[in-house]
Amino acid sequence: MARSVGLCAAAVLAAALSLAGCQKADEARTGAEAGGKKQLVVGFAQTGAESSWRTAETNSMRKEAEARGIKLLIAFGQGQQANQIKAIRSFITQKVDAIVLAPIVETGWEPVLTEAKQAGVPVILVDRGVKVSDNSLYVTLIASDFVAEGEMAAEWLAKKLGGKGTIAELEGTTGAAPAIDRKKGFDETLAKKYPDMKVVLSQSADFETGKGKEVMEAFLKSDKGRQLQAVYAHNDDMALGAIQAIQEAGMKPGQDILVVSIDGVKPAFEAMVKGTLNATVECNPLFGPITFDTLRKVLAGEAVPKYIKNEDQLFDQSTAAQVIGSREY
Ligand code: GYE
Repeated sequence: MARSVGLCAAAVLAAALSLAGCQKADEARTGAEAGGKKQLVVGFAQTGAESSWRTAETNSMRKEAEARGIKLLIAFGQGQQANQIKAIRSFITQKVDAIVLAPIVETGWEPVLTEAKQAGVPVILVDRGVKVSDNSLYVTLIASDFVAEGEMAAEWLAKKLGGKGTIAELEGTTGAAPAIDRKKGFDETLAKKYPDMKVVLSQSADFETGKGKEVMEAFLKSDKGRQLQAVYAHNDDMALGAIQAIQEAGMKPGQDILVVSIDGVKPAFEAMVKGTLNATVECNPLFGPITFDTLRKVLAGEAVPKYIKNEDQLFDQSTAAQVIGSREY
């Protein structure tokens, strides 16, 4: 017991795990032992809290775990892969029943996932994928098809611009699966089908509103930025930052410069109703139910598919007002 508390406290300092979370894990075990029934303990290594999408995902996981009586330990990586790796090691030490990982970036996971595998702790990846040489290092990936999301955004914009125009791209976190694949889907669609549509400026703004605004301000001051027809942002938060920058530069976002993004969060629907955002591709962050359903199967020894795909659809101003009331996040 003393040893586990010590390890727990060390992990807190190292991995920004909340002490409350660790104490709860120990209490859960003690309570479960006393009652003779083992409560499931799951460690969730979350990327951080960079966007409203991310907050919706965290809340969904929390809510669903609570409804099912599962003890969920959440470690926020604060945007750093090193923090997530430390959190996973701490979860292994605490002997959690399973780990859910939302990996900040795609690469660099082999060592820690091997440690989890050797300890017999199953790892479920949610929302972002990893690149590993051995796919048995994780049980399954539950995520959207980010390439397809980028393609949908490109197709919508091509239709709106009549296949011609200059575009600025706000990229997500460098090395993150959604940043890599949303870029790929968008850029390749233009290259293959719409050669007169060009991405003339492209930079990461880390999926954050403030950075989206800053990068867009810099774009608008550049020569190429003065002739933009559209902005494509890899998430809504960055698009909302870009919208502010366009307004502050004395232009009308949604009209003078079209704005298209991905996620489909409530503030994006509000912006579409106002007319400042033109379209968003939904990427559902409500991972709680599907994650814990899948985990139940995994722990019962049932086979699950290696990739469980979330279905996405595009929304634009034509339906925003109609559907905004039914949006869950
Ligand atoms: O689009 C973005 C976020 O990994 C799919 O991460 C997720 C992305 C989401 O911060 O808003």
